Amino acid sequence: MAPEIKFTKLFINGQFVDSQSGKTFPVVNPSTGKVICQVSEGDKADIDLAVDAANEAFKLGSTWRTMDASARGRMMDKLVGLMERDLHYLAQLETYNNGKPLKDAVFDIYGAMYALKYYSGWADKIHGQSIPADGNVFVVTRKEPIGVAGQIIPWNFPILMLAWKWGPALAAGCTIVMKPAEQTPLTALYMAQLSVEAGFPPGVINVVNGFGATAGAALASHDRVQKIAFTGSTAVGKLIMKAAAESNLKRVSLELGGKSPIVVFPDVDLDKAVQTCHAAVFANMGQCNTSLSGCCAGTRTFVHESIYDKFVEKATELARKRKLGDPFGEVDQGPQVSELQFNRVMALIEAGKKEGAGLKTGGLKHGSEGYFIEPTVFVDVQDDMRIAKEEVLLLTIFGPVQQIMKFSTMEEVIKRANDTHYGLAAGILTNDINRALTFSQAVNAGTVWVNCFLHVTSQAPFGGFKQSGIGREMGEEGIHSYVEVKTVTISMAKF
Ligand code: TXE
Repeated sequence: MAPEIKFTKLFINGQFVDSQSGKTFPVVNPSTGKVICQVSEGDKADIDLAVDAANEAFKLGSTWRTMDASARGRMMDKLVGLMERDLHYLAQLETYNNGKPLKDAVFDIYGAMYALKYYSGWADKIHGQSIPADGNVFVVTRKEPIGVAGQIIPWNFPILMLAWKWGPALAAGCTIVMKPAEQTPLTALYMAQLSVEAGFPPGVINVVNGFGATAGAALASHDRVQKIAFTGSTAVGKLIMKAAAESNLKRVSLELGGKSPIVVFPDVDLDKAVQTCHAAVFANMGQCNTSLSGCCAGTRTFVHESIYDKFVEKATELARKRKLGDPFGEVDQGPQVSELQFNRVMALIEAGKKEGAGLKTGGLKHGSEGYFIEPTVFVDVQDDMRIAKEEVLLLTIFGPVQQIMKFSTMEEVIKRANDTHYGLAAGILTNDINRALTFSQAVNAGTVWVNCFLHVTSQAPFGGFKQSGIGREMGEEGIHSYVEVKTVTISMAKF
């Protein structure tokens, strides 16, 4: 069942190499708590080497810089083809390392392929304008690759986050130094090998495993990195921005935590609404950028008072039915990604119990090994409880915990939905178009879903208001943070 682990070193300048220090660290299977393998541990010295390689690959006249943009796109397509060839292996690797059910891992790999495919089409369509500027001049703008892009990603969607970052960077013609999350480096290392097979020149893509405070911080503060893209916690997002400002003022894009509301009005099909809210919270073990339980996860489920009791009953029933277990089996839910995340979620569940939220189901560890948490439903949650608005360390629950709150009016629910430092996503379930439009306009969120949730595609921008982030990934917007705009003004003869 366990896939063979083929790559464990750092990938720098087209080669797998040991770290300069020779250090390694363990990668753990969250289903058992046992070590899968040791991987090389990169730190500042290795980041320096990777950044050198990425700058060399980006140099004027290099193979990468002189390649036709369309050829870059075809190379990306080739990478997608190789992912399709190895889909089964990649999915197994993702499940083994991250703990997500195999069918979800397959879904993620497809998502990653679609993102890379989408951006491969952009490679030769990133162009400027010709501008009727004042004076006797001919003015054009060029959109040029920004240079070396540092990319730091989390563990909740390892390969998908990689594709969201590689896609626009490669399409724009940047070179990359990526630091995967220390918990989940394995699919990134395999993707590095596929990039060799696809023909990317050495140095265009580099992957340095390591920890945030060492390798991650070195990348964020590096003087020869021109842009840093980060997905992770709001607290670390702030550190990244500070490091960027204090080093070379590199460009920053951040996709951070959330505390997304989903609002249910009584004019909808109740069973469907319960199902949508359930998926919104529990998808990916509650570890979604968009879900109600963390970033975009729908952590705060607001249900209209007239259907509240019925909704709670059905939501509890659905959570109880959720099948937990070995993610390689036919299950809905695997373990949390790590012992640390497990402990964080359990601590917040305990806080919910203590503060008097009603525990309808779950709330306990599941099984004797690994980091499984029972699907948990809290009711009568008040807005000021820690589980509803955890802002200590700017962490959100990020686990399989649904919190169902009651509301009476649109005005009230908008106020409560917006009463958070975050603004990644929000949802409304209603058949009344006026309600949907009012909510969509009033809520402070980068994405608003009407009668659906967690519907994220390659074509549409994704990112947050307020402390949920800066900039947008995906869609055309996603390209903007990987290019600089150059204005070229040419004096013309009077004619
Ligand atoms: O995140 P970290 P953690 C949220 C979620 C979760 C919480 C903590 O609420 O409970 O964050 O998760 C790297 N300089 N999200 O502790 O620490 C780190 O190595 C540079 C939301 O895992 O932010 C990893 O690669 N880099 C979320 C990445 O940052 C640093 C996804 C994320 O880790 C660093 C994950 C530093 N000083 C967590 N410190 C989302 N938006 O999807 C750490 N890192």
